[in-house]
Amino acid sequence: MFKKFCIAVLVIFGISTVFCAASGAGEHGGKSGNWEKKIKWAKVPAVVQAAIEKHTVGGKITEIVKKSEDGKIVYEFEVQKDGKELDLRVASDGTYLGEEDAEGNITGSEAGAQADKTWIDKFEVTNAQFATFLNAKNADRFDEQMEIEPGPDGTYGAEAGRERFPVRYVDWHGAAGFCRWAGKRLPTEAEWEKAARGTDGRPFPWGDAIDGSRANFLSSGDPYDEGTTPVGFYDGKNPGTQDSPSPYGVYDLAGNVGEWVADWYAPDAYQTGPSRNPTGPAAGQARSGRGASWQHPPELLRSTMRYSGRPDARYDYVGFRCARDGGQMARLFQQRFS
Ligand SMILES: [Ca+2]
Ligand SMILES: [Ca+2]
Repeated sequence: MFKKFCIAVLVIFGISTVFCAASGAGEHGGKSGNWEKKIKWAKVPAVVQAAIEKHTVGGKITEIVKKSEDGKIVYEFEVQKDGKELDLRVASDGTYLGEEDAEGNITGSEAGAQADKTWIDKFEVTNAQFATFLNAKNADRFDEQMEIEPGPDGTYGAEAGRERFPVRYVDWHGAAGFCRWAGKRLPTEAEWEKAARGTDGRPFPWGDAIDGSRANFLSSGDPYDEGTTPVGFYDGKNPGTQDSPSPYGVYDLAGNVGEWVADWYAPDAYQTGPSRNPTGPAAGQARSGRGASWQHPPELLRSTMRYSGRPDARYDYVGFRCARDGGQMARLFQQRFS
């Protein structure tokens, strides 16, 4: 039932079909003593109803299954929205457990809410900032499609008018190198997810629903369609926008550019890794990405969605932001470069 989702993942970060199909090692619900049965909405506890109403975002629930997994009760909701099918999971105490893909892997989880305090950039890294890095490192710009050009003296600068737009066409190595140079590092997936979700499991960084006043997605109606918006555009001051930070004051986690994070990607990372401060598998073929982009429909911008891409791949819809240890999530983060 999640073939479509799987394909969406492929499209977003260009990962191979083989990789996706080979990921199905999950033994979800297969242990003895577990059970499941279809139930009606009226039989769902109020706390679970409240959680699922937040996450269906206007979708239509077509099936509810109550099941036991390792002695815990989990409610699974099949939801139709905009011609797509979602499979959302909520624990009996109302904890949102993420989504399940075709192979039984959970695509997001509460693990993100258990990352310890971290500083994370308030904005995606911009073209101007990345040009400063390239000059400092005497580095190549990686890709001529970047909105960064060499000037008469040979040093790089952002294309005129594109200074505050997020850098893209940067591969994972370039993103990690920038953060290192800036005295920071890429955020882990769990840190990114916590920065987006806060501790209340909200589906989008600013709350429960998405529209074109909140984030840059496909055909979202921003003045820059179809392309990126300047970082921090959705601040309530620009016409047609509402101020849309995450609970920690972070902007554009959902949409604009998708964002590389530190972890190697594994479909089952949230099931097999530690529940506190997970850093992903020790090795892999692809790196994780989060947040979707200006090229993707709004439902793919939910904070639990996970993507992956080859570390040497560059995309016109993927950039990054940095993080560093200690302190609080983002709220007063000072960019090292303005
Ligand atoms: Ca848009
Ligand atoms: Ca983003």
